[in-house]
Amino acid sequence: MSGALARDAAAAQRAALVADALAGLSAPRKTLPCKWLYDAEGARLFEAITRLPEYYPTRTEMRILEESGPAIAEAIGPGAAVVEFGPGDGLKAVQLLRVLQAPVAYLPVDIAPEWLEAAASRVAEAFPGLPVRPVVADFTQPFALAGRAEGSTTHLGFFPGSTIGNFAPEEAVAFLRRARLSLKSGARLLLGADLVKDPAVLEAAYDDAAGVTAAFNLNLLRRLNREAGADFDLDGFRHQAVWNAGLERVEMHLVAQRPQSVRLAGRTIRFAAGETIHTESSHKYRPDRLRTLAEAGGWREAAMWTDPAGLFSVWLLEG
Ligand code: AVI
Repeated sequence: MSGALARDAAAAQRAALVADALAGLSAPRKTLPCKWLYDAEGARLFEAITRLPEYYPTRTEMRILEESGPAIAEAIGPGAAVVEFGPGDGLKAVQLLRVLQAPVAYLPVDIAPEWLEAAASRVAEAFPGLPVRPVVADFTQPFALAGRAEGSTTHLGFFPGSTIGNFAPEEAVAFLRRARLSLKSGARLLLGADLVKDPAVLEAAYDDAAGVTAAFNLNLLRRLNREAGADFDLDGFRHQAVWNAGLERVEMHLVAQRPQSVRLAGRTIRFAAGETIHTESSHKYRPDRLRTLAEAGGWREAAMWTDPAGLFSVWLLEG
């Protein structure tokens, strides 16, 4: 990207952040979209979270991909072109490509070119002969894949990490529908989804002893101060992770420690003591609910794998 284009993209991003913050913080229940958690520092903190002892999803999913690898490869068959939505650091793609039979291409999809690069180069390094074609697109919107990768039998969508859990159920259905259209007919989707379990395990996973998740959550206020000209006092807020049993999701909040006013884009936002900003929901699924969600999104279950403790699930869906 040229310098001028990069500056335009950064300005557009800041404008969208300000608009979302003004809308979310003026609502009766204050909220901020979780996508804004991921600036460079947020992405670094999230990677640190994935290595925490309390945060079981990443290592459990990796273990399923490894231990059920032969069964997953058998179910998928040879010649798949893997299309990964939001590839992160590319580690899970490397694990999947390691077990698949003769994959023909890897197409990571993300809105941020700099993030795509990390995944693309990790995969290219691990599989030197494999065509790697990054696709710059916002997968929360409809997008087109150029043709079918040469030699591929079908596109295999890959959406690991239980990122689907960060969508509200209706957004998850909309994502599944769009993914089906983008991947084209005959496609399959390998989907990672975290499962409902003991609330104490869930709350610890989102409120670790070392305070990394707290730093990840509070970093959102630091970002608003830097990019949206806000004046949040970071000591005035505390991280909270709570299991919402009715909606079967872990919610992250930032709790105001005292009454306070914050300036943001020329407006004053008032907080009562104890009032919260809801910054993320992480939905956990029971297999039946996940099946229903997949069907509403136009997919049906071909297979499902889990770990011995039943913490996490990996689904193969067909369109
Ligand atoms: C990216 N996403 C699936 C993570 C999750 O578990 O919901 C984000 C996260 N938030 C706090 N810890 C991890």
